[in-house]
Amino acid sequence: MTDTIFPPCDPRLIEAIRNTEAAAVIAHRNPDGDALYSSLAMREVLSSLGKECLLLNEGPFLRDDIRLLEGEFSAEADKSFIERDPLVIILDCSTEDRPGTPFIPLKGLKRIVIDHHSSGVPFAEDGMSYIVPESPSTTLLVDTVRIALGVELTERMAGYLYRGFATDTGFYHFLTERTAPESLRKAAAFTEAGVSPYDVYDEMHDGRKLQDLKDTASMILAAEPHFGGRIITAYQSPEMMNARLSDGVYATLLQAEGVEGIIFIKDKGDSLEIGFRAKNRSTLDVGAIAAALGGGGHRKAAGATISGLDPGKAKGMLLSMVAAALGIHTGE
Ligand SMILES: [Mn+2]
Repeated sequence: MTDTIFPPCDPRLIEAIRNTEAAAVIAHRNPDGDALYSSLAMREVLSSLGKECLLLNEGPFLRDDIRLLEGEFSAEADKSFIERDPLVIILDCSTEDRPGTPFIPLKGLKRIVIDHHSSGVPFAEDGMSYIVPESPSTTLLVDTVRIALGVELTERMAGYLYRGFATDTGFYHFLTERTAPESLRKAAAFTEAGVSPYDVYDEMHDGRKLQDLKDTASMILAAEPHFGGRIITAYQSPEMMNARLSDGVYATLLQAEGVEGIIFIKDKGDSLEIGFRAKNRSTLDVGAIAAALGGGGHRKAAGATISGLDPGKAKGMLLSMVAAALGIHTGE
């Protein structure tokens, strides 16, 4: 470990940004706050260097906290833009398939990757990645790139950088002794540039639909404890499609006595989206379990998509994987 969680990024990556006239910025499909706000922050950085920037995202923009951002993003780059040979800047993606469909026609172009996931396969040329698993959000890495480029922090940029940081850390909850000091120093700079943490928190939490709160409650009511309550499973039916509901389910179930991890099965009808969360005090590394399923994420928060299994069978398989990771003998 180095003594900073934000090591300098490769000068070749900085040069690639400096030398391009246009850039296509793209984050992962099924985006969250960090994906979209790191994209928006990168656009601000590029604009202040006089570069043209196209924001791409596959969507969907379902979650309440990101719905209003949809208008800033395009689903695809048009031919004339691609012909200008833009630099492709990929954010918050641990594997090449994460950006989804907007990336397909851009695969032949020069690319850089900026990401903070712990698993994944590097998919940029040597020197063109800035991958820092210790960073609590991709926006904080965009901030490090901003500083390397000598771009001044504006209030608008700070607002985007702060929002990605706040959402990916559950408003500071997931910071550790190791990650907190430097991250909060960056956050302090964002507030000095004019961001109000109080207003951002309210903007992102108010205005929930009563039905969504009731659906969240019904999933909590149906949650099941396993292995003496060390693991809790929850299930979201295809009728409850608002992806934002998972935040409330995790936050509540992770408060249960003795719980170490949550397995959340979201039934999309034709496939199952699996979410994992683990307590910081548990040895459980859900990033490794998700990676074994072809997904990815972090040690304490990760996800994967599986198909060809009904929810009951999937639950059995996931529980045995978690039991093996925790050294629990299930008697099978
Ligand atoms: Mn992220």
